[in-house]
Amino acid sequence: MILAYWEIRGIAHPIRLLLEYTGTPYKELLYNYEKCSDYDKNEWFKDRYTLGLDFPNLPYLIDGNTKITQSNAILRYIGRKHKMCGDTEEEKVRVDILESQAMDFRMQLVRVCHDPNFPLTLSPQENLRLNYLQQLPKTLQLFSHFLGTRRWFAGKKMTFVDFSMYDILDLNCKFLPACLDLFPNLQEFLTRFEGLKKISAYMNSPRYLPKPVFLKMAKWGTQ
Ligand SMILES: N[C@@H](CCC(=O)N[C@@H](CS)C(=O)NCC(=O)O)C(=O)O
Repeated sequence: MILAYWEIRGIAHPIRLLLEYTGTPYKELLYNYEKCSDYDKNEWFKDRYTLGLDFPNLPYLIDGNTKITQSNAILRYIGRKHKMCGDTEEEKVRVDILESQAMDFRMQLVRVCHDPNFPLTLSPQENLRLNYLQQLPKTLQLFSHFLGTRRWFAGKKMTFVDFSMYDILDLNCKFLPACLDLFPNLQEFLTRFEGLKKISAYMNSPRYLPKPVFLKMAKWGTQ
């Protein structure tokens, strides 16, 4: 399997974590944007239409004749191979909801971090970051309630959406360090995830790529 993405954390992070957790042999192809943001010279822009991808984008996964873009489709593909998409109807529904809900949550942070006015003035109307920070406890409350006393977000068994949830919750902790103080079950979820043998081994390996979170055009997460 080949997983290709920019040489950043970005939306490839949950995919890398899932590949590692499932012990899937894979090679990473890391395109460098920082060195060469010139459209004509960048390796990705050269590759883009030559790989036979239906909808050329990054990340992409190539597994033999199977070529996939869309990060959630990639996660689901790996998840399906390992029966990590939910077993009961209730678990499957929870996975489906969270697959999209986690992406919505991610995109809120992405928008804030790419806002040209970041870190911004004091007017809440103009201030996307302030709005984000004001909304964050409410958003986290919903995820905390959804998780409840479950071990993983779908239930007793881990599913691929736990990898997206780990990533976005961890990113928010980096963005606003005390944000989980009121939500011990979310904190415990992060600790439980990081305590998994395969995950902690990956986190201590040279392959681990926790930052930069975004490409250099972002206003936060580029270091
Ligand atoms: N919805 C897509 C978004 C993909 C996307 O926006 N990729 C960005 C990096 S995060 C990119 O630079 N794609 C390469 C391109 O547009 O050529 C996904 O979840 O995979």
